[in-house]
Amino acid sequence: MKKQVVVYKRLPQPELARLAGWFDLTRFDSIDEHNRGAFLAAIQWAHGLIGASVKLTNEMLSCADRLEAISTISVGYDNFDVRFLTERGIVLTNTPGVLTESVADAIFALMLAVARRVVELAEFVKAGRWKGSIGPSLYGVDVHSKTIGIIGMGRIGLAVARRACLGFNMPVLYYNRHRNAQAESLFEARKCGLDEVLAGADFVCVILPLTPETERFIGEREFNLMKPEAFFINGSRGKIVDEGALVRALQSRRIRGAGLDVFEKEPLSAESPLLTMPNVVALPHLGSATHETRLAMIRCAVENLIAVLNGGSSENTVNPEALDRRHSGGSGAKGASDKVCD
Ligand code: 8YV
Repeated sequence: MKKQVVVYKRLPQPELARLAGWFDLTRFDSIDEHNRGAFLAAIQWAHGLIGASVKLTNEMLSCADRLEAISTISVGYDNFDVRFLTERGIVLTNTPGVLTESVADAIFALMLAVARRVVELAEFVKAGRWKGSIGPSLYGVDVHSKTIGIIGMGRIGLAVARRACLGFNMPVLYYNRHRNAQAESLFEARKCGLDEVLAGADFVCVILPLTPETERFIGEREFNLMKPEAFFINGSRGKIVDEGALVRALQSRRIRGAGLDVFEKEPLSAESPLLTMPNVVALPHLGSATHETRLAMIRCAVENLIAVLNGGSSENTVNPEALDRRHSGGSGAKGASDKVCD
């Protein structure tokens, strides 16, 4: 009897076929108000889930008594309550590593775009307003040799530091809970306190996971510490920033500009004040969105799920203790009377 797997993101045929060779699939290309009921019903019978960009709440999963594994096609796992999953013996896997370089490229794209006014001046040309050699009113500022401040020196932060040091001759400051010896030895990165990074950097790049500790980690106090000629770059999660404080800092010219790939609420509303300012470049969460990388992420997630549902383990397991819970039979309150499951 094949295990039941719910696929909640459109996958290429070869990867679907790989999954179908092992499991019975219930497929959803995406989840919306029209199929949400069917999705919730399918979850209740699933042994495994694979997909992305859907917040799977504890309530949604409370009736999934057979659920053994969730394979998210993402490196971030803020769409899940990991403690809840672990208590129920549900293994969560993600796709770190495969997207590191693409996201680091996107962060540099944001830095270059906002500093050199690429979007604004491309529109200027497209509008037929280029009538001669551009003057100082249209100049941007240099990126090379400026100081970058990286908040979060994980895999992606290290890739950004490499680009900064080796590619753009930029001094690297970083704030991180732990020292990153590689960043320091390879890219001359200097570990600092948060305030020192904010005050010393010409480009402040936030590359943190979204957790209860990092929610609204950057707000008015932090923006007030930044140099007025500095740029704020966010390529991680929008909720790490107090977006209202960011708007105010930009509108008051407290900081020079912002390059943003993520937002408190996504998709970003067309009415957002962030879209009214020429010193803001806003992108649609495209960090890992290249053909090559998204396919690599999907393939990684597929193999993660196959490994775990076949009784093995994956190196990309977020909560390995969930396996212990399941094997010890101590997983959470399955069949708990307080559930309301039809
Ligand atoms: C995408 C991401 O949002 O991996 C992440 O955590 O934020 C991006 O890669 C995700 O992959 C969903 O498609």
